Amino acid sequence: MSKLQALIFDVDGTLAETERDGHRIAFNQAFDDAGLDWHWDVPTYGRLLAITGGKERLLHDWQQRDPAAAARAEARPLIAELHRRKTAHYVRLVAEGGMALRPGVKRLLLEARDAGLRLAIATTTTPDNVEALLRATLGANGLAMFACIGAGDAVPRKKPDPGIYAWVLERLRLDPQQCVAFEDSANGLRAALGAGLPAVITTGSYTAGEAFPGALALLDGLGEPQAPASGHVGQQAWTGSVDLATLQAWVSAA
Ligand code: XBP
Ligand code: MG
Repeated sequence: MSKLQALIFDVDGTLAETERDGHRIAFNQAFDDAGLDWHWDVPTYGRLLAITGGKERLLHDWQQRDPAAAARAEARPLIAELHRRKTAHYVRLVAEGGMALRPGVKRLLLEARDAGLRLAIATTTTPDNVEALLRATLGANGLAMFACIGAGDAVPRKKPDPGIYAWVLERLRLDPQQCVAFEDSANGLRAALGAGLPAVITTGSYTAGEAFPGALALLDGLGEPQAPASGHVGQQAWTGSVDLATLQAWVSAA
């Protein structure tokens, strides 16, 4: 088994719990700005997360509620404008310190960087959102920690399509067996596996009930030494904090 060369992270739900109290709030603010009586409550937004990509999610919801209106020529520009406003709200919310990294994320990023591994991002979200989150949580040099950031419309099809992972692997010039992907959702896992990557799943508030066939490990987080995560690696129960030695052992045994 190859020595690990890179860790590739999903963003929303994996680096931080951004969906319920971040993206959802920003979408609702954009609806208010536009004078629309649309509102995505917590369960509604949870259902809509099955559709990856904010613009795609907006169109899908509109099509469900009012197919005739969503089919009009004006629908696409309105969605683009709503999404532009939503991104501005989200970036501001994050810059104001509204989102924290999940436990263990910063520890693992720093350990991997210091060990000479490369770090990358493969996400469906808009690049501005990634930059805002990395800057707000890791400081001014946060972005520079990552060798490659694959985000949003860099590829024509969003997760569960594997395209964004293939895009990142191509730029890293690595084989999937030299990397581990980190995801929180079934759509994300399908994307990673589709690109041939082993994937560690850290479930979150919206994804804990999903099925994750083929995951290298299925955990409730990355954990910290003083606050371990728990879950399963294959059929085996596991508890601990995920570090590089753990990851290398998992991929070697897989
Ligand atoms: C999650 C997504 C994104 C966000 C919203 O991406 O599907 O659409 O919900 O961001 P991931 P945008 O888990 O791959 O990070 O509105 O910018 O799409
Ligand atoms: Mg995610």
